[in-house]
Amino acid sequence: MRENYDRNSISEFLNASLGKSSRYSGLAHVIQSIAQGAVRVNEQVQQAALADVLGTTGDTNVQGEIVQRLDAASSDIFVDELSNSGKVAVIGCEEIEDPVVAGRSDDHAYIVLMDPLDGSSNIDVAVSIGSIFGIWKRDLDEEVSADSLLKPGNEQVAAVYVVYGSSTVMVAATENSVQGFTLDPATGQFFLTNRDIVIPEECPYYSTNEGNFEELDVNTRQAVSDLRNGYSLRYVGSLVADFHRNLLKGGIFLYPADTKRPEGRLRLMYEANPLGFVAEQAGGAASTGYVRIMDVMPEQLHQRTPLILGNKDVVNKVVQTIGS
Ligand code: P6P
Repeated sequence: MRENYDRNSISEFLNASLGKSSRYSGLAHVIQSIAQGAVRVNEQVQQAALADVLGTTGDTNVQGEIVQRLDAASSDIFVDELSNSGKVAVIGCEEIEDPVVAGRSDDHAYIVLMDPLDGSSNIDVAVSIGSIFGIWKRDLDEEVSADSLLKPGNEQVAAVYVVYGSSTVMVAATENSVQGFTLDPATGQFFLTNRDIVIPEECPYYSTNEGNFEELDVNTRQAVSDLRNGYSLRYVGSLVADFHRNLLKGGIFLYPADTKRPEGRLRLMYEANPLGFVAEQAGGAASTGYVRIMDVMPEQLHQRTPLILGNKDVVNKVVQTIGS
């Protein structure tokens, strides 16, 4: 088979692009550890019922949501890999109420916030799910603490997401660079398949839960109605899968505030900020509907936010309508 992709494995690519950077020393290790965790999570996702990982643990997480067994398993796997990288000082996780301190030396120079398994409601029905990571540099003069995590998205140095779908792909964004990798199941390695991703100018798709329409305020209803005329609705119910399609094919995702969710549904620190970083590095945009997502000053680890994400022109148009 003609190899129509770069035989550059993710570790070779990361070492070539980040390995020599003093400013981002260790960042390649952090992203590589996420890739290693993704391979392990992917094995469980692909085995699903065969590996007895479906269903719930019977617990509820800090969000008050029923914990799927795969939520807990993926959280454990990524905490393990990130801690073992020796480069991460503290981890914030959707599934864990308090931050996990993984190291305090100067080598532990990064902070990672993650949603280890996004789209839990889709796990048991074999629909795409994913993992999302935001990466910040730690202030080495600052004592490692829970407050270390509360940095605005505009201070991120990288963001990564994984989609466990018809193939398993990992997208890693650093300053002015968005690269896509595909997992080769035969070798358990990610290879570079989407070099230098830029969100298309055309925007054929919009993604939103139309079932919430009656809960929207009048301006937001108008914004959604405008999208109905001219865009095709595609909504998986897994943020990371909806975003990945819109990033590669063009589109906009919106989960606005509504009467039932005045703060929004999605989480600022480990969903909106990382995907907002990826979107912006690819030429897109991310807004709360009023302000740039990455300018929001966080007040607590698990806070929620409205999210308008994707094609920059269409995001701006939606924001203008919401705020009109
Ligand atoms: P709704 C999945 O639970 C999630 O957090 C996102 O991945 C997804 O976009 C959203 O919630 C779906 O929410 O209310 O449409 O089911």
